[in-house]
Amino acid sequence: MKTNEWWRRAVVYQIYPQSFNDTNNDGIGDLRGIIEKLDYIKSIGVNTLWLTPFFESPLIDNGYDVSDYKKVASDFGTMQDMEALIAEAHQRGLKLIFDLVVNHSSDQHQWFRESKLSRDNKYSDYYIWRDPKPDGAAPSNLGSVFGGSAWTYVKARNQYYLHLFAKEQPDLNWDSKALRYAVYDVMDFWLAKGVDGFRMDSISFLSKNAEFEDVPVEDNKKFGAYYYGTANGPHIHEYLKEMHQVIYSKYPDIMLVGETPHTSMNQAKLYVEPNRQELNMVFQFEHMHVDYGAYGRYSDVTFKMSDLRQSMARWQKTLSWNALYLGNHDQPRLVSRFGDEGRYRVKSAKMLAMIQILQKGTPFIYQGDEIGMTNAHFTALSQYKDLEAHNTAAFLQSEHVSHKQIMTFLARKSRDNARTPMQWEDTVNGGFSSHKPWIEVNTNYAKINVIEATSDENSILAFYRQLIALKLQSQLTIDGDFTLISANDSSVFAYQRQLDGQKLIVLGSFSDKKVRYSLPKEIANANGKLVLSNYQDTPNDLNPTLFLKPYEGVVYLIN
Ligand code: ISL
Ligand code: CA
Repeated sequence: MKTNEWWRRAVVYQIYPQSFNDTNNDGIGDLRGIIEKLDYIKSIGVNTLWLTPFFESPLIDNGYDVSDYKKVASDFGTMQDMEALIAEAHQRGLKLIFDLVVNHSSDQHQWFRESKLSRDNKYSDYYIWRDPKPDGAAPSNLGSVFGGSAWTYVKARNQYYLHLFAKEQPDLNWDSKALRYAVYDVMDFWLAKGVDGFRMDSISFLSKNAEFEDVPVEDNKKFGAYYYGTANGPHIHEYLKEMHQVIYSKYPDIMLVGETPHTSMNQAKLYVEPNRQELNMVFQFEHMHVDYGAYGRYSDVTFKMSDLRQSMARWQKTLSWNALYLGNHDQPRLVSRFGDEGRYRVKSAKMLAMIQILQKGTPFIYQGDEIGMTNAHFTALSQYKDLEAHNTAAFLQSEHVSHKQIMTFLARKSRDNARTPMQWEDTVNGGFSSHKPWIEVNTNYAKINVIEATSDENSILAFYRQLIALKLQSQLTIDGDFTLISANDSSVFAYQRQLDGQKLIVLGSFSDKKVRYSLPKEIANANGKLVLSNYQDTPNDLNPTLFLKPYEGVVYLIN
């Protein structure tokens, strides 16, 4: 059955519930808190929400360790709250997608509690168990994403189980048909409640090579790199097609976006090309690797704009549809990473949003980016809550990296940078909660908050509203072809969108100085009119040579 493909017109706002809005003042954001802010969210102009996990969980990895897929964690509220949230969102014309974390569950899930008891119970093969090596060692040298071995021993079975993430997140065994259908049942449970789709966590890891031989060690780590033999494994597309068939036969109109770490562009095509009937789009990671260093992600490397541009343009050219993102709950704040969080915070946040949102694909806006929230600037290890931050610090220390250097790496790249509470107003804890929040509020909340942004007609928020309206206004910005205008300029990211006779010209300067930029002839002589700029005095007519001010972003329409 052909769907109406509403996801091509979706602009998604990502909510990280524990850091969004706390209504019962226990320091943890909750579902009621989201309901309270739906009118605000709607006012940004987005039309879809993505909620990261709120399911029952021991919260070892902030909810990405689910112990019951059909229950709401009591920290976040009740099933009634969730039903109210779905109804209230729909009433405002907002669609809703949930995180589906089914590469692994929590070790507290009933499936795992049974699975670890013996080799011959109903859940025995719901997880990935392997015998020790003859000397009792782990089956292979595979490491986990968060550090350490990817294998943990369980005496009752005299076997190791696989966990690509924390040891409290055992990997589910997708080679078991019973497990796969148990997952489809979870999807059905939420879709029947009216949910409009899923963001499928770590989906590129679902199918593994069964042999688990030793793999290469990379990034100066001690264990084998977690993506060898685990990413894009032998049956991944077979399983996703099966899932698609089962689910779409009942719910033909949903949106599925997969998170695909360690997936090349050609592999990504296999997930999203429409005739393959798997997913609508994927979150790929190539452009998130532009500032990796000797230890991988945790580094103090500054990205080169040309790398970011080259990567994004490649994917624009090759995939028919992309999920567009520059930040989320796993990444530092985009203005701190790709812009200038100091003097040009407002200008650069607007320019980055423009470059991101006007590309071809579905834009994802992470909570707080619409007001230009910045990195956390934590200075003590104890301020970090993410297990990855602590494991990384311990690992780097064992490598004799200095404490100062470790703190610099974390300050630049920790996931907690994006997880500080949403800054609503200039009151205690930024209006997030009157109780001490589970993670510290950024000290800049007096200056950067929603009330402040709402009262300023030149705010980043006001700009997002204009930008999203522009994105949704015409066929050109949805379906127009993407072409890079120049691939050589060192500070200007310039592209065009084209449909029928129309062209949209998008230019963003990544420089804090004034730059001169000359357009190629075929555009230079066209009659372009300004439709959006982050400066007041940008010329209304498109000139063959532009003098762009620091972090200036401009959009011209050629009819
Ligand atoms: O952020 C990363 C590591 O630094 C990524 O590799 C991340 O682990 C990967 O993108 C998978 O992320 C998702 O699954 C994780 C969870 O911790 C992340 O929050 C989630 O987005 C395990 O469920
Ligand atoms: Ca709460």
